[in-house]
Amino acid sequence: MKTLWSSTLTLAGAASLTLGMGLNAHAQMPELSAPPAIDGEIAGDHGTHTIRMGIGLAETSPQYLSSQYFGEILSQRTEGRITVNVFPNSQLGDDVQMMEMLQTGTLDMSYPSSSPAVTYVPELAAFDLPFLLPTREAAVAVMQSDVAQSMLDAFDDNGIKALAFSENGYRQLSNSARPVSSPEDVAGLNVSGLTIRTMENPVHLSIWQTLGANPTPMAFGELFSAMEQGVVDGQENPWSTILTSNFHEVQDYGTQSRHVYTPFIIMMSERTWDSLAPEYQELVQEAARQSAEYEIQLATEYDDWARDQLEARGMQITRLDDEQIAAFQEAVQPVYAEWAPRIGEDLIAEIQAIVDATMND
Ligand code: KDG
Repeated sequence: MKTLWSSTLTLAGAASLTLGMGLNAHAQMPELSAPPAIDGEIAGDHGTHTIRMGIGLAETSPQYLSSQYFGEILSQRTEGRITVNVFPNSQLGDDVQMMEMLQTGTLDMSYPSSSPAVTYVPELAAFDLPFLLPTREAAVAVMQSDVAQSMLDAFDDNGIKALAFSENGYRQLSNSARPVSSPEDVAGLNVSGLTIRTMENPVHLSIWQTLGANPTPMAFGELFSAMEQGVVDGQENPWSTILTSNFHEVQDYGTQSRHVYTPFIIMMSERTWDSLAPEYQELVQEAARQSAEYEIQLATEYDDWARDQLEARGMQITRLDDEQIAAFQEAVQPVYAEWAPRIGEDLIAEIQAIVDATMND
């Protein structure tokens, strides 16, 4: 197998090298599909570029692994003229800060959740509505739809080139206070409501307020120590993030709530985009789509595996049954009443139609 991560051989990269051989080299990672083959060199010399990309998640995350693949596509297809250096673990800033850096041109690329990007493209808040996307298939269909493409296009006015949607994933609740199997457990009967860190997004705030928690928006990079120090009781993120960010070290309880499906968005500073020759712009766009597809595949492979790993490492996980999920759905109805008119009933109906089509297939 060709060395795919030769440019930046990291811990995760080293683990990835063994994947083609069917080995599970690192306890933080399941057996993952090898990245798709890369072919087709771009003829001619269109300049040399070093692209700095900042992400929030760790080196073992699908986000990091697929970003490395993105870099590898660009490097191989330009015969080394484009290099992508990926900086994980919020080293360069959080999602909000990094999007601002894209606007000013002080950072080339970032890969935030769609949720904090609602300040640029308010329609993205549709993705934050609870239980809107019941299956991954439906979520992917929506992310690949024209509706979603127009959300990406709407970044153009903000100095950001939004290249592709991929999967952050189904968010699950974790906390250090108590097992949660109902909205009442979130609110607490004779105890106070859980203090939950949320992303910087008003719909998420509304969800947790409605459930009787005390939500606190906070940057992802500050979350581990906030939980460790007891500043917040809990948080919500996909199982893969909970595992790869070691949240289980400070969170005893998990709830398979799947309350929101969050997309990621691969973004480039418009200044960087404008500095690329048209041949390279086309390549960057194509590589972003390919790496997004690979990311969704890795995230899918990670999801249940990560939950089982967390359980094996001592996290007590409550898997909600249909009735229990229905109780949460019922409890968050006021969020729809408040937000659907603001986000746009038509937009939500369009998304719902895409979801329904996948369910009827
Ligand atoms: O790189 C992405 C992360 O910064 C962030 O978006 C992860 O879902 C996330 C969160 O909860 O902040």
